[in-house]
Amino acid sequence: MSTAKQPCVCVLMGSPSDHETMQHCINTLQALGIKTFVKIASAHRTPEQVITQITQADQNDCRAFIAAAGLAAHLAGMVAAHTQTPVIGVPLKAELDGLDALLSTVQMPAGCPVACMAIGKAGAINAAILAAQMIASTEPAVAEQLLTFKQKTQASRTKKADEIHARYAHDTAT
Ligand code: RP5
Repeated sequence: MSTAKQPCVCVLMGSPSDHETMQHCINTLQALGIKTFVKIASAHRTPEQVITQITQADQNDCRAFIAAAGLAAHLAGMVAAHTQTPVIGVPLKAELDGLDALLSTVQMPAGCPVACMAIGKAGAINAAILAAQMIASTEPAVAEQLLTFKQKTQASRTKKADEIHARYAHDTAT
Protein backbone atom coordinates (compact mmCIF):
# COMPACT_ATOMS: atom_id res chain seq x y z
CA MET A 1 0.00 0.00 0.00
CA SER A 2 1.29 3.45 -0.92
CA THR A 3 2.09 5.72 2.02
CA ALA A 4 2.36 8.80 -0.21
CA LYS A 5 0.37 11.78 1.05
CA GLN A 6 -2.43 13.04 -1.14
CA PRO A 7 -1.86 16.58 -2.44
CA CYS A 8 -4.19 19.02 -0.76
CA VAL A 9 -5.22 22.66 -0.63
CA CYS A 10 -5.68 24.66 2.56
CA VAL A 11 -8.46 27.25 2.52
CA LEU A 12 -8.13 29.88 5.24
CA MET A 13 -10.77 32.52 6.00
CA GLY A 14 -10.54 35.48 8.34
CA SER A 15 -14.03 35.10 9.80
CA PRO A 16 -17.10 32.82 9.79
CA SER A 17 -18.79 35.66 7.87
CA ASP A 18 -16.49 34.88 4.92
CA HIS A 19 -17.89 31.38 4.50
CA GLU A 20 -20.94 32.39 2.44
CA THR A 21 -18.66 33.53 -0.38
CA MET A 22 -15.90 30.99 0.16
CA GLN A 23 -18.24 28.01 0.00
CA HIS A 24 -18.10 28.55 -3.78
CA CYS A 25 -14.34 27.97 -3.59
CA ILE A 26 -14.69 24.89 -1.37
CA ASN A 27 -17.46 23.44 -3.55
CA THR A 28 -15.29 23.91 -6.64
CA LEU A 29 -12.29 22.21 -5.02
CA GLN A 30 -14.51 19.31 -4.00
CA ALA A 31 -16.02 19.08 -7.49
CA LEU A 32 -12.46 18.79 -8.79
CA GLY A 33 -11.75 15.95 -6.36
CA ILE A 34 -9.10 17.88 -4.42
CA LYS A 35 -8.53 17.13 -0.77
CA THR A 36 -9.31 20.36 1.04
CA PHE A 37 -8.66 21.61 4.56
CA VAL A 38 -10.82 24.51 5.69
CA LYS A 39 -9.91 26.68 8.67
CA ILE A 40 -11.08 30.01 10.04
CA ALA A 41 -8.18 32.00 11.44
CA SER A 42 -7.58 35.74 11.37
CA ALA A 43 -4.33 37.60 10.74
CA HIS A 44 -5.47 40.20 13.27
CA ARG A 45 -7.66 38.41 15.79
CA THR A 46 -5.98 34.99 16.01
CA PRO A 47 -2.54 35.26 14.35
CA GLU A 48 -1.14 32.26 16.31
CA GLN A 49 -3.83 30.03 14.82
CA VAL A 50 -2.84 31.15 11.32
CA ILE A 51 0.77 30.05 11.97
CA THR A 52 -0.41 26.72 13.40
CA GLN A 53 -2.55 26.04 10.32
CA ILE A 54 0.28 26.90 7.93
CA THR A 55 2.63 24.51 9.75
CA GLN A 56 0.07 21.68 9.78
CA ALA A 57 -0.86 22.14 6.14
CA ASP A 58 2.77 22.19 5.03
CA GLN A 59 3.28 18.84 6.82
CA ASN A 60 0.43 17.40 4.71
CA ASP A 61 1.61 17.95 1.15
CA CYS A 62 -0.28 21.24 0.84
CA ARG A 63 0.27 22.49 -2.74
CA ALA A 64 -1.48 25.84 -2.36
CA PHE A 65 -2.98 28.06 0.30
CA ILE A 66 -6.12 30.00 -0.52
CA ALA A 67 -6.49 32.89 1.92
CA ALA A 68 -9.67 34.97 1.92
CA ALA A 69 -10.44 38.05 3.98
CA GLY A 70 -12.25 41.36 3.90
CA LEU A 71 -11.51 44.87 5.20
CA ALA A 72 -7.75 45.38 5.90
CA ALA A 73 -7.13 41.93 4.44
CA HIS A 74 -3.70 40.86 5.64
CA LEU A 75 -4.35 37.12 5.78
CA ALA A 76 -2.93 36.17 2.37
CA GLY A 77 0.15 38.32 2.92
CA MET A 78 0.72 36.87 6.36
CA VAL A 79 0.48 33.32 5.00
CA ALA A 80 2.93 34.20 2.21
CA ALA A 81 5.37 35.46 4.84
CA HIS A 82 5.40 32.04 6.56
CA THR A 83 5.53 29.46 3.76
CA GLN A 84 7.25 28.61 0.48
CA THR A 85 3.97 27.12 -0.78
CA PRO A 86 2.10 29.29 -3.34
CA VAL A 87 -0.54 31.58 -1.84
CA ILE A 88 -3.71 32.62 -3.63
CA GLY A 89 -5.54 35.58 -2.11
CA VAL A 90 -9.27 36.25 -2.38
CA PRO A 91 -10.39 39.76 -1.40
CA LEU A 92 -13.90 39.75 0.03
CA LYS A 93 -16.59 42.41 0.26
CA ALA A 94 -17.18 43.79 3.72
CA GLU A 95 -16.98 47.58 3.26
CA LEU A 96 -16.01 49.82 0.32
CA ASP A 97 -17.30 47.11 -2.06
CA GLY A 98 -14.19 45.05 -1.29
CA LEU A 99 -11.79 47.63 -2.72
CA ASP A 100 -10.04 47.87 0.66
CA ALA A 101 -9.49 44.10 0.71
CA LEU A 102 -8.40 44.06 -2.95
CA LEU A 103 -5.66 46.63 -2.37
CA SER A 104 -4.56 45.00 0.89
CA THR A 105 -4.24 41.62 -0.86
CA VAL A 106 -2.74 42.67 -4.18
CA GLN A 107 -0.16 45.22 -3.07
CA MET A 108 2.48 42.84 -1.77
CA PRO A 109 6.09 43.99 -1.61
CA ALA A 110 8.63 42.34 -3.93
CA GLY A 111 9.86 39.01 -2.62
CA CYS A 112 6.61 37.91 -1.01
CA PRO A 113 4.10 37.09 -3.78
CA VAL A 114 0.36 36.54 -3.45
CA ALA A 115 -1.67 35.58 -6.53
CA CYS A 116 -4.61 37.91 -6.03
CA MET A 117 -7.99 36.94 -7.48
CA ALA A 118 -11.06 39.05 -8.23
CA ILE A 119 -13.25 40.32 -5.40
CA GLY A 120 -15.91 37.94 -4.11
CA LYS A 121 -17.54 34.90 -5.72
CA ALA A 122 -15.64 35.01 -9.05
CA GLY A 123 -12.36 35.22 -7.15
CA ALA A 124 -13.39 32.39 -4.83
CA ILE A 125 -14.13 30.07 -7.76
CA ASN A 126 -11.02 31.11 -9.68
CA ALA A 127 -8.87 30.51 -6.61
CA ALA A 128 -10.01 26.89 -6.59
CA ILE A 129 -9.39 26.47 -10.32
CA LEU A 130 -5.94 28.05 -10.10
CA ALA A 131 -4.99 25.79 -7.18
CA ALA A 132 -6.19 22.80 -9.20
CA GLN A 133 -4.10 23.93 -12.17
CA MET A 134 -1.03 24.07 -9.92
CA ILE A 135 -1.66 20.51 -8.74
CA ALA A 136 -2.54 19.30 -12.25
CA SER A 137 1.02 19.80 -13.46
CA THR A 138 2.07 16.74 -11.43
CA GLU A 139 -1.25 14.91 -10.98
CA PRO A 140 -2.81 13.69 -14.24
CA ALA A 141 -6.07 12.73 -12.48
CA VAL A 142 -6.58 16.35 -11.43
CA ALA A 143 -5.78 17.54 -14.96
CA GLU A 144 -8.53 15.21 -16.20
CA GLN A 145 -11.00 16.51 -13.59
CA LEU A 146 -10.21 20.09 -14.59
CA LEU A 147 -10.89 19.39 -18.25
CA THR A 148 -14.24 17.74 -17.44
CA PHE A 149 -15.17 20.60 -15.06
CA LYS A 150 -14.47 23.25 -17.69
CA GLN A 151 -16.36 21.32 -20.37
CA LYS A 152 -19.38 20.90 -18.06
CA THR A 153 -19.49 24.55 -16.97
CA GLN A 154 -19.16 25.73 -20.58
CA ALA A 155 -21.90 23.32 -21.70
CA SER A 156 -24.17 24.76 -19.02
CA ARG A 157 -23.48 28.34 -20.21
CA THR A 158 -24.06 27.35 -23.83
CA LYS A 159 -27.42 25.77 -22.90
CA LYS A 160 -28.51 28.93 -21.06
CA ALA A 161 -27.37 31.10 -23.97
CA ASP A 162 -29.36 28.92 -26.39
CA GLU A 163 -32.47 29.34 -24.20
CA ILE A 164 -32.06 33.14 -24.21
CA HIS A 165 -31.47 33.17 -27.98
CA ALA A 166 -34.60 31.07 -28.47
CA ARG A 167 -36.67 33.42 -26.30
CA TYR A 168 -35.78 36.42 -28.45
CA ALA A 169 -35.50 34.66 -31.81
CA HIS A 170 -38.64 36.32 -33.20
CA ASP A 171 -37.88 39.80 -31.88
CA THR A 172 -34.34 40.43 -33.10
CA ALA A 173 -32.58 40.31 -36.42
CA THR A 174 -30.34 37.25 -36.86
C1 RP5 B 1 -11.99 40.27 8.14
O1 RP5 B 1 -12.94 41.15 8.59
C2 RP5 B 1 -12.73 39.02 7.79
O2 RP5 B 1 -12.04 38.31 6.82
C3 RP5 B 1 -14.07 39.49 7.34
O3 RP5 B 1 -14.15 39.55 5.91
C4 RP5 B 1 -14.16 40.89 7.91
C5 RP5 B 1 -15.32 41.07 8.86
O4 RP5 B 1 -15.25 40.10 9.86
P1 RP5 B 1 -16.41 39.93 10.92
O5 RP5 B 1 -16.47 41.21 11.71
O6 RP5 B 1 -17.68 39.66 10.15
O7 RP5 B 1 -16.01 38.75 11.78
O8 RP5 B 1 -11.02 40.03 9.11
